Amino acid sequence: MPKLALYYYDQCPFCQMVLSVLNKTQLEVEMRNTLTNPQNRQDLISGGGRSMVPCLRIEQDNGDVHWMYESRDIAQYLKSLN
Ligand SMILES: N[C@@H](CCC(=O)N[C@@H](CS)C(=O)NCC(=O)O)C(=O)O
Repeated sequence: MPKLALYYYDQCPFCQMVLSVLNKTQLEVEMRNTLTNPQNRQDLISGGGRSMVPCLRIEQDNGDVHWMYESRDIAQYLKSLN
């Protein structure tokens, strides 16, 4: 199972859509708020290349990391794992 972290902030409607999908799953996802924690925003920019949220950081068992930025892609991916 990949290690998952969601970069988000509450006021973002795209994030809310992803959160509503996530809340219907049993998946373990580390929540990284980019507004309340500037370090999270910095990590998102340096790792993923953009400050845009939502972004799901997906770390595979072999260490490969993918930064998924589109809310619809993230929702679909979370559903596929559930
Ligand atoms: N097409 C994107 C849109 C995401 C988006 O527009 N996010 C806004 C917040 S609601 C954002 O992060 N804006 C700040 C930025 O791009 O740095 C999606 O569906 O995920």
